[in-house]
Amino acid sequence: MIMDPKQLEQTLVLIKPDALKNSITGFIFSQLSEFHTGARYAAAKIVNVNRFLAEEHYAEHKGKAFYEPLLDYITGAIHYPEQDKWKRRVIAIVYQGPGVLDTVRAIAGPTNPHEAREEKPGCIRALGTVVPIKDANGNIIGHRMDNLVHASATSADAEREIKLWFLPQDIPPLMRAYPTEICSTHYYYKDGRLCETYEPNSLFLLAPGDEAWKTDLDILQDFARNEPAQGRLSTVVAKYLINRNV
Ligand code: FUP
Repeated sequence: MIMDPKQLEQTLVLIKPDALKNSITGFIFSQLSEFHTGARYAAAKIVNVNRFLAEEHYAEHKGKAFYEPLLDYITGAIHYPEQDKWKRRVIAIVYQGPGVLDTVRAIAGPTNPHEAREEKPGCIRALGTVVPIKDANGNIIGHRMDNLVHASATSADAEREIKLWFLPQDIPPLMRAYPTEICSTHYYYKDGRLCETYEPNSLFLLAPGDEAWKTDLDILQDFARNEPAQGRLSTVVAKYLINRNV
């Protein structure tokens, strides 16, 4: 039987470090159960979020007062101090089903946990907290919202985010929503640039025969040929650096 394309609607859910620290992962998973939502888990991974990935995920917020605190939060530095560095994790999930983007945003609730408590008691983010951000003189210049979960806002965001956090092979083939292609060359990454042959201290990305998101291969090819690319090299590279000793 051919799957109805509506079944392939996907969203990226992140269970953030504060949810892990406060041990509310079970609550979040039951809120997301197929029985309640009609949607299902397509992929999941435990990610130690490095700064590279954090910057890519929150690129749209660069320059805002809460940007640096937000990076500290998502990398786990706020909830797990230096001596507990090894506990810094996020659970990244691809969740899939008809209407899943709106369903999960509704279960997550408003971005600001104070508003979530007022407007939607019982939603996940109602259990979060808001922390003032101060400048060097102690003046409040913004707020960091520790809101426990991330859920993609639109289908374009979901595509960008799922491709950022997941390799195709992290997702069962029949549950992949975006085209893939087989790589035909070697790619390495060193000091912010792409190489096609190994150089000392370069990071291996892909080899001939590896399956990759088609859009990523397009970007890599453009960079390799010095042609204008459809996206940033760092966005493609970020997923290959996940959970690696870099
Ligand atoms: P959402 O789509 O609900 O995740 O919200 P946004 O994209 O607007 O914000 C991304 C993240 O930045 C949120 F998880 C919360 C955080 N944030 C702050 O910490 N402070 C702010 O003033 C606004 C957003």
